[in-house]
Amino acid sequence: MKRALISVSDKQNIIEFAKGLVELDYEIISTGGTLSKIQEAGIPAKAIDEVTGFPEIMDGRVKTLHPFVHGGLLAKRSNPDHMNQMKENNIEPIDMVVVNLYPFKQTLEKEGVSKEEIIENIDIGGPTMLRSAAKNFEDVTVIVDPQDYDDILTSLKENTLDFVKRQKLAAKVFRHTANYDAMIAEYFMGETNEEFPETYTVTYEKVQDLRYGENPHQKAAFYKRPIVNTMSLAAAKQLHGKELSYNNIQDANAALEILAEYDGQAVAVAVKHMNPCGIGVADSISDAFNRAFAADPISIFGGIVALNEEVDSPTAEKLSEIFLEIVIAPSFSEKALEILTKKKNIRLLELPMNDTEVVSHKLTSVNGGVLIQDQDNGKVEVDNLKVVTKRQPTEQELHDLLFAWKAVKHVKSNAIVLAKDGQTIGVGAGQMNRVGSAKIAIEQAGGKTKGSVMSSDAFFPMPDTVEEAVKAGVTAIIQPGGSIRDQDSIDVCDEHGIAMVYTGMRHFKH
Ligand code: 93A
Repeated sequence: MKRALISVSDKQNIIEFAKGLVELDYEIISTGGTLSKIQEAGIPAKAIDEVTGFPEIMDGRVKTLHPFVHGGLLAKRSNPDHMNQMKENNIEPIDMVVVNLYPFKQTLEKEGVSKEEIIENIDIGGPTMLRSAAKNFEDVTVIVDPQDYDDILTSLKENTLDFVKRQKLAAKVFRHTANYDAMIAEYFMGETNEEFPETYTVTYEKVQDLRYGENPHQKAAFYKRPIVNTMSLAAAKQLHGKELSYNNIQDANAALEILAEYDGQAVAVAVKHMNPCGIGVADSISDAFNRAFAADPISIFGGIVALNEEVDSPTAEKLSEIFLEIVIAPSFSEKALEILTKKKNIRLLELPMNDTEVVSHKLTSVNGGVLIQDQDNGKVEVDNLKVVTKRQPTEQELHDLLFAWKAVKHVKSNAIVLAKDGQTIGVGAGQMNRVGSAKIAIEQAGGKTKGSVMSSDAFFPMPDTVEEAVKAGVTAIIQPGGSIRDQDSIDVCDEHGIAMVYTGMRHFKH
């Protein structure tokens, strides 16, 4: 008679499976809660302490950690020494392990959970059995996923649970226990993950396969962290439209990161190819969107719009006048939904957005490795600014300067943003020289540059960008400062009565 050891926290479908095993002549051994459940269903099963001759102790901390269990799992059936040692020590073979682990992640997510409860939900005996069985997959079948029960029963009946299948099941186990441990390690390291350990282990869970990657010939999938915050796309609820694409997810993420920059007012952000083409802040969400739209009514076509307040019907009317890939907002009024869902090709996403700080690391893959850094959560307030010109910025200019500074942080370097009255009016992104980005921003702003402010993500290596600003009628500039030729730029400003402030902080985004 074959023996199966069943010890599961997630008890879904376990009765049917146990029943199937008994019908196939398996003897079932089981732990406390699992045993009761199986026996209550009228299925014969033996308690683990009958097998070990040792009681479950320490509130279950020690229940299956016993040589009668691990000897029975690890003995190599083709090794005569192992078989002899089994006999000498009265160990009986165990042919199958069905285990899923204490719900560590679900416990972490519980509201008001204590540290003690979290620690109690670190499974030790479960992974140990899984790993013993998986190591000995030649002789033992190991099942960690309830989704596999049906398949296993079918294969057992058809006698097709061969070496290859068992090895696959074992691989699944090692992936599972590795993820489980990585999650625990992250918890112990603290949510901020602020250290850079010798080996870097993070876990990701698949959200979905994507139709393709950045281009149709690239395969892709979307993975999420086990626990996501409310600014993560993985937490978004799609209300309407086709499945998100790879590029959609990148762009929408960029839009959310920009939104998180501005708080305390209504904000609308339009993104194209991960750069903002329009940002607007105002007292109402429809005005905010009007500003984001007017910032660049051409580039927004086919773009992604993120808003930080409920989409009402006036905003929905406006949004529906243009072709957009995605609209993301914390909510949509009933009327707004009615208006927007008339458009077949738009994707509507609802996302709570009440937790804007992103604390996890930023990972960028390079050939054969990965670069890891903190998120750029650097913020600059009025008090951090240093005026370096003769002229001080006015109240209004200060307001616009900080607005433009937040925007330029999210533009691909070299980045220049022109802004006025809570609205970007020109965005120059990703040029290999700074003055090139400035020229693009000025040209895109059309005739609106008079009286605007300029932000630059990094210092001016020469005064040429400031000279362009002068020509365009810019009245105030914000930049990190720190070039050996800073004075040249200051001189140009002073000559033309422009106010310039330093942030002392750079925002490269490559
Ligand atoms: O506390 S444990 O780490 N010590 C053990 O010896 C042990 N053996 C099985 N946790 C242990 N388990 C886990 O108990 C299993 O991985 C499973 O998640 C759970 C099933 O317990 P019950 O059958 O009492 O519901």
